Amino acid sequence: MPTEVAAPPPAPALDTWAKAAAKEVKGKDLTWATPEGIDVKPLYTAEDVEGWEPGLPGFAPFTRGVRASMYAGRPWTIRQYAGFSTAEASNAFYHRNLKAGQKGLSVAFDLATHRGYDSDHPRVTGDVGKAGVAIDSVEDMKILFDGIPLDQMSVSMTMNGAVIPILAFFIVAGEEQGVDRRLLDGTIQNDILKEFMVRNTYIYPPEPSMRIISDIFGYTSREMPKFNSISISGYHMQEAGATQVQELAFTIADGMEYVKYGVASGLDIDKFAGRLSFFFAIGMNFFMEIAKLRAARVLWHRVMTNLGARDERSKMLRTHCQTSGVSLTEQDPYNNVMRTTIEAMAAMLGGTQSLHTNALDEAIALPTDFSARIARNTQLVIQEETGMTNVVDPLGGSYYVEALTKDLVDRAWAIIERVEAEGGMAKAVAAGWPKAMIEEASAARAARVDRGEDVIVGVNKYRKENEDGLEILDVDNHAVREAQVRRINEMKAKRDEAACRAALDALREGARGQGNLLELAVDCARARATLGEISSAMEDVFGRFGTQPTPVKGIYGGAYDGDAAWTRLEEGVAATERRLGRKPRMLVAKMGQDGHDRGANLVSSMFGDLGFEIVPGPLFQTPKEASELALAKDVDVVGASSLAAGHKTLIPELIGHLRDAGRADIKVIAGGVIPAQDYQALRDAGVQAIFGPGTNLITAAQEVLRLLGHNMPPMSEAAE
Ligand code: MLC
Ligand code: 5AD
Repeated sequence: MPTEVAAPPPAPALDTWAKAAAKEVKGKDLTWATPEGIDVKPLYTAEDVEGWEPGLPGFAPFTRGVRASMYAGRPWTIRQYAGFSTAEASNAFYHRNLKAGQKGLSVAFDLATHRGYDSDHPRVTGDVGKAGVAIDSVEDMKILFDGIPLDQMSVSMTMNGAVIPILAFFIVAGEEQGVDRRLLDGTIQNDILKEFMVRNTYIYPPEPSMRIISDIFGYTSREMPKFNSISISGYHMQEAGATQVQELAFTIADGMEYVKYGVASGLDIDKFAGRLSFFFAIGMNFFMEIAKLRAARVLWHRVMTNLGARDERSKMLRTHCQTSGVSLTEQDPYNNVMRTTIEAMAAMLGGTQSLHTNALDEAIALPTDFSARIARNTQLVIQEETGMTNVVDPLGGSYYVEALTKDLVDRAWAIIERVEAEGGMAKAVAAGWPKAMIEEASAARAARVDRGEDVIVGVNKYRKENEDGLEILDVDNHAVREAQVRRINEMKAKRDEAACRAALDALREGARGQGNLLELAVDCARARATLGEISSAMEDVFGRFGTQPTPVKGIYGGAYDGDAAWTRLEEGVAATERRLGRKPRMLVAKMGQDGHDRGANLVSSMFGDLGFEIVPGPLFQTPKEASELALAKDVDVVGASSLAAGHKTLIPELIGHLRDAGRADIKVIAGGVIPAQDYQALRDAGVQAIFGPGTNLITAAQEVLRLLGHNMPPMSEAAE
């Protein structure tokens, strides 16, 4: 006798559910207003996705993924971004990582290299080998890939400013390994628009920088069919504080602009568009990040169709993702392992092609072998233990995810239309409004965190009394610099000087005229010209670009409207002003080649809102230049912001210059990515206060006022 199965009871009407939920929570509003202005409801149903059709994976518009089989056919590439110290040290690190399960390489260069300076240049003493590997010539590049066959291993290189010499060194290193450049597999970041917006490792002004990109499209589409000619990056926008909608919109709009430049330079859209790739950050808003990747594919398909692409591969958005650096904390650092795991899952559920998972010591240093292992294993465990890769787009059809996808498409599209109405992304970047929009979002987020409205476990809630110490990587930049200088000199002594000069002259001429800069630089690389020489040959024609920071006003302070702690700080500033007979002045200094200006901009904005007179220092100053600016503006405090590990060299030098000028009275404070183990050395050098990652700006302001002679009660009494 078969058992009867009763039909399920019919679902009640939606407002019946709404009444039941409201009763449970006693009428409390359950809507979550996200930073992008999306009102996320507590429940999604079929009504929310009416008229929305995500399609099937591998088919236009690729909402559900660019491949029909996705990870069931081949998992994403585990591609860990890394580089530090010398080419030898980084090469050894790559070999260890590949043996332990990493699948693709991704090179991090030091900031001297990024900005087109050889390691022996006087402007880069604090930067050599610090935030990445130092590469001065093709000789270094050959060592970097020693024992790594470049026709078998795909290699990503994060390079934007000095993209011409670096790509030339890569091509020649391949050549000298015996690899035909038609077989070179990999990606070059080559995304200059976001550099002008948020990352700041540009060298030349915008016009010639855009030409460089078209030249690379031209060369690679002809000579390197397997190579991805650009990685159009939203990652750094999110790191700088952008909301997901801003990241999505500006990244797609950047991509559109590059395609237009490529076409304007005479290329057939379908000849190069299939090798454009993307790069997004994946932060802690789990479902929003999944929806963002799906929305990005829909948007790119739409944009490329509008631009006249015919080949479906030209309309397919392939992307790398990296878990979010800013979401990680110095405090209670083991929480970072969980954060990264959650973000990695969002990246894979969103359908990424390649992924970097951050190490747990991210907030203070570059990864050690220990922390890199945990980061890599996070991906290996997901791929090999969970079964999650066996089903394509498992969240497809989720009412919430589909509704978010649609919403993100619409919101990003509205921003893209504004960009287009104003003449495209290059113009928008020059006008500065995308950067300002991102910085406003960043200031608003900082205020929410400092006020405890956005929770960060272990930082503004559940804080540990005593932090666990972490063993971290420290690079001796003096030793690296000496080794690099030695190799540069040896190479220069051996090379055919006349041939090298001739190649550099031809490049300079090509920059003046129409020559393909990459092709000409390949000749320079073969002739053993250095990165600095190749860069300055082009600089002779293009010039070097610099910008002045313009901190946003009123956003951080506005969030504290009517707040007692804020009012007391304002009173403190006013009292200091009365005592000095003028507003207290602070130079916010950025020294060395470190262009990470999020922290500096926040500090400028916040202290400006409190009533300080801010001197926003230009990027890339030497300690001497920063001290001269401090003296010329007669500031009371210099706040040195360091996010790229140059602090131990640069800040003591700055203090030395101030002392030599008889102005030891100017207070120097340090902020940014400064590991606790360096605090004593900085204090010994005369630094009066240090503000590491996760510092509450209200606490910092109180400390600065105290340094200026205004006594305030400790923050614990004032703010909590
Ligand atoms: C993939 N393939 C499949 C398949 N999936 N074939 C059959 N079935 C499937 N299911 C094929 C692909 O078509 C391709 O071949 C090959 O396998 C490789 O797959 P891929 O998906 O293209 O992956 P990958 O080679 O890893 O390329 C991913 C990428 C690329 C396109 C996103 O651009 C990339 O690797 N980007 C990395 C960028 C990066 O690491 N950036 C670091 C930035 S750090 P074929 O023949 O079609 O090519 C940074 C920080 C800072 O910026 O600021 O310093
Ligand atoms: N090695 C490893 N990871 C790095 N990152 C930056 N430089 C390196 C490096 N040399 C990562 C960090 C940072 C992001 C921009 O890239 O996660 O947040």
